[in-house]
Amino acid sequence: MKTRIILTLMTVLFVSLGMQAQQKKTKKSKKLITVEIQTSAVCGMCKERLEHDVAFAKGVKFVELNDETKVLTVKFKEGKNTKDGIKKAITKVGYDADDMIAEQKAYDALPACCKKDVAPH
Ligand SMILES: [Cu+2]
Repeated sequence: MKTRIILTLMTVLFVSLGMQAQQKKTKKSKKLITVEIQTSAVCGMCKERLEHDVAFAKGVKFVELNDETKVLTVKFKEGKNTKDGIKKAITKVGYDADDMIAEQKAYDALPACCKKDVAPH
């Protein structure tokens, strides 16, 4: 009888320990990394385009372009992407990302008002 109680208690203990470990694991994999990247965005259309397109990059959960500074804030899941990966995604939309230069083909496809060498209006 005593053995049974001890066994039951041990089972409960192990199950709850296992659940705790699992919860920790889920929490860890949900960790978001925040990066801020200077872009060559010009206008509101750039903002929409960047926020929309970069949102599809791997692991990305949040994208917001600062209207004043044109700095793009991106939050992505740890392990799913890297800052360089996000920068690359930005250059593929046609914009510079920090020291990375916009992909020429994507840049050429931008409307004239969204090109970095055109004065803001
Ligand atoms: Cu624009």
